[in-house]
Amino acid sequence: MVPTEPLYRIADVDASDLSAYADGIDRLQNETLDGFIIRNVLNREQLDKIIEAHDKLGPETKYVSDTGMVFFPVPFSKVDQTVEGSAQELEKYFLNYEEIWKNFPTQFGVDYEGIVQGVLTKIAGGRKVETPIGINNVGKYSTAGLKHLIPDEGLFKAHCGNLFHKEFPTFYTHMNQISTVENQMSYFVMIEPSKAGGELTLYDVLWTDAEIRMKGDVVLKGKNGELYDLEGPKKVRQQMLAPGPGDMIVFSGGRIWHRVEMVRHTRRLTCGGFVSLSKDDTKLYTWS
Ligand SMILES: O=C(O)CCC(=O)C(=O)O
Ligand SMILES: [Fe+2]
Repeated sequence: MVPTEPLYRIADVDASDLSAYADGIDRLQNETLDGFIIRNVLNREQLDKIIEAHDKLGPETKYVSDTGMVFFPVPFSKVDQTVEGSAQELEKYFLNYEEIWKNFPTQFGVDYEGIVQGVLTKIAGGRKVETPIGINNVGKYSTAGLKHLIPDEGLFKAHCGNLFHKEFPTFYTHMNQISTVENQMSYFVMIEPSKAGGELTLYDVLWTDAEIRMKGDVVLKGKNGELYDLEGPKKVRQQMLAPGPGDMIVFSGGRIWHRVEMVRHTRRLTCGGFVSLSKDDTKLYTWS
């Protein structure tokens, strides 16, 4: 059998061994690399602490989507659709996000923000890694979100980060002022993989190929009307990534169409969000 070339360039490297990738974020941005799978960012004890605290969270602190996904905290995508431009409402969310991440190390027993930003600093080309201040300089963005996919229900339908810019205008208008959101990157740490399913699938379709997701969410439409059928017999090429517990994915989620496969048998729990450069290029932001 002729081995097939992997579709994308994904660096598979241990968290303690990132010295060869100091310019990793620049390489994602200039498209000489497509992603990282960084092994052992969190250890077993840290994962267990996060899981235990997660499972104690009250339902009022979460948001359940219609695709079998439970978010903590309530994500900005949801807030964007409900605040209706009220500055006061919006400020409440940013203050709450700030509070949640201030308390996270005690409540969850793990300084997730510090650890993840520490790892990202090693590939950030000398830039500082920070969580951005909220709209009207109030509070902060949520540095990440916990995403629990329910077995036999939960998935992320095909998307890419650039697709969200028009969908969530309140947040992206602000993020676009302080940051380069075009071709933003994604990151997450695998907290608890499911027994089956839940892989991250990267498609051989870029935002520059197709900007439209058709009804049903499995066909993308290109600029000249050409269709990319993600599930048809002549499927587009794809590459699946299946990180283990404690592994972190950082990838070009803004420009590469991707999805998370339906989770089977047991739940899947991840914690992550987006990564982008500040407008003046001196900082790297983590936000969700
Ligand atoms: O699995 C996750 O938590 C997020 C997957 C995803 O769509 C992303 O990281 O952009
Ligand atoms: Fe994504």
